Amino acid sequence: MKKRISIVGVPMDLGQSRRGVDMGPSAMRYADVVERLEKLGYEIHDTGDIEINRIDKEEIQNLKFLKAVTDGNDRLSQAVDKVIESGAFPLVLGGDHSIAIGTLAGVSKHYKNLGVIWYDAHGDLNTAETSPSGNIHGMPLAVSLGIGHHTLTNIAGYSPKVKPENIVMIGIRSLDEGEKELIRQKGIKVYTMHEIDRLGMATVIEETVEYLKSRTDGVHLSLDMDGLDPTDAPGVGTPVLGGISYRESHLAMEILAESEIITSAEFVEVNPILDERNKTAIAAVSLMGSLLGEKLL
Ligand code: B3U
Ligand code: MN
Ligand code: MN
Repeated sequence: MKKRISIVGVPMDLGQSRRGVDMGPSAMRYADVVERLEKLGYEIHDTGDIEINRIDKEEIQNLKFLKAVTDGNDRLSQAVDKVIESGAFPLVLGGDHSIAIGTLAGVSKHYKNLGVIWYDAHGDLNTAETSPSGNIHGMPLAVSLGIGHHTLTNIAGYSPKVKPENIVMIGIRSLDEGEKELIRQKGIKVYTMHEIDRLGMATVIEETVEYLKSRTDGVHLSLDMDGLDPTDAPGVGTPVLGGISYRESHLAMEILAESEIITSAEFVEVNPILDERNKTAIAAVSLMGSLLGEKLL
């Protein structure tokens, strides 16, 4: 039987303040995500987009659009849960990074010890108390650790979704003070750009695989396109200079493919309004190809 992948689109842009990232799933579809993965021999089921209610504009305690973000993530978590139950690999297309809350809520209940690779310029470990922006896309990793507003941490009715020792963060170069404190306090494994430059991406990913293989029974890849350098991924809401290159990112995906540890993935923060000729969506789809087994020769 052919291996199956189910695509779930999440047109969410309420976790941050730059409009347009809701068009990310369309941009990645236009970049031929389905065709590209079919070529690798997969059976692809595009389940369409999760409904996002963008009418509600309320802000509660430095949590912008809390209700709309919660409702969207609730629906996403159910959709992802169903995909895993069906035996397919969930591939989630964002949308801003607040959707990791729902993805992880749907994924983690299927594992005893889910591992998470957080590929990002940012830590996404803020809470309403530490966030400089009130944007929920800067909070999903904290929420998944069970830290944050209860409506977010309790999505799918359980918390936490992930243990700190099962997380590896890669590409980090912009952390708020509260996030640094949380990383130290929880002892989370982090490869900042400093370690990537010193060790090289091959070593960083090989070490990541070794670390997660021994302690987890599944690994979710949460890939924020702003982890890449803005020259390679200009279509993101909060670009940070000095990021991971397109080439290093492909190498990372290829090594993850060889390792066979990845059991679910999401690609987020593609904003077509800020992009150059769909470059960021095309890069994201190309990385998905490598992650799912595409080879150069
Ligand atoms: N740490 C900042 C900025 C930010 C987080 N995630 C993104 N930007 N993409 C915040 O608002 O929490
Ligand atoms: Mn992020
Ligand atoms: Mn980011």
